[in-house]
Amino acid sequence: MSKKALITGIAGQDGSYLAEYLLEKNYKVYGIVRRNSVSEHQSSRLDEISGDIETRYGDVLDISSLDNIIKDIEPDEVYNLAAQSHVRISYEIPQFTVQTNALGALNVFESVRLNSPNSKIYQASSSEMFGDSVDEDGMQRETTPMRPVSPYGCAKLYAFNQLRNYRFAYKMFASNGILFNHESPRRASNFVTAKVIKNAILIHKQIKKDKLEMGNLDASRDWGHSYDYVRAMHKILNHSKPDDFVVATGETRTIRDLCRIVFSYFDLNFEDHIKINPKFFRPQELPYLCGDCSKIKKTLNWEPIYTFEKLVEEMIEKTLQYY
Ligand code: G4F
Repeated sequence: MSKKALITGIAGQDGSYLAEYLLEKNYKVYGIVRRNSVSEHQSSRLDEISGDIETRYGDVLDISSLDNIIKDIEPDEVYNLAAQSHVRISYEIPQFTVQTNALGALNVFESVRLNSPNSKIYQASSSEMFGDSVDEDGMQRETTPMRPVSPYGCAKLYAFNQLRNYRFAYKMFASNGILFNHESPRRASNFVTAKVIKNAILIHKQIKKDKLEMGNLDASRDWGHSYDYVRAMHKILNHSKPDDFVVATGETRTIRDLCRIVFSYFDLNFEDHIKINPKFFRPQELPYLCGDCSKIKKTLNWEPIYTFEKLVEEMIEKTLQYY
């Protein structure tokens, strides 16, 4: 009999890749989508698989919807990917971010405990939880102290610790993936990779005449591909025991490097086309991320397939199809 997976946040970048991946593995895939008053564009990332998955209306902030869905499905695996996922926006709407990313996660864990305690839970934890903390060798790993520097990071750290509490207090199979930045052609254009790529294309095609306004170019990020990271999520929940794993590539690049690489694809010098606007800075910046993924490589035999260059090339090529 096929396994049943329930994904909160199924309409997002990771949710859509995960749904496709689990369908390939012969899972019955269920997803929770929020009911908006207008249905257009709510689930465009799911268009190609909409006939193969079952979506239910609900929200991680609406406990009765979670209880009804989880009681009815009794999933083998629950992936909690629902979140307000933009770090700068978390400064503008801190309470909503904390409600969704911290209390919303708690609602999912508690609903599983009460309605389907044998379901395994995956929590989408984030490298943003490390904040300004880096080990002496310049990397972050499972043992690195966590000192978040944003409302988003604080909320994710709450959910990370709360999930561990469910693991130890109730002996539930509850695991965290500590995912570093991960991108894809499905990334929304208010995140830096997709923003730079979209605007470099517009400038190259002379559709955009003014300069691209950016924030802090000195920050450094460890970028992987969402497809590789959803493979890691599945491995984490299919390990022999619940645990926490860093998922990263071990390579870091500055936003300036990213701009140089993307603009040079079009034979453009990024410095001619970018200007700094303080509007895109955060009140406190997380300056540097570089993840040590040796634990998941060794324990679960996970390796990223995509290189950074292949990721950027795929994002550029897919985005070009829209213009
Ligand atoms: O692409 P970003 O907005 O991603 P950020 O803040 O690192 O968060 C992402 O990764 C986290 C994992 O570490 C996830 F948990 C989170 O959900 C999200 O997926 O910004 C990346 C960097 C930042 O340092 C930012 O200050 O790019 C810098 N940046 C510079 N100019 C900009 C811009 N970021 C954005 N979004 N827009 C700019 O114009």
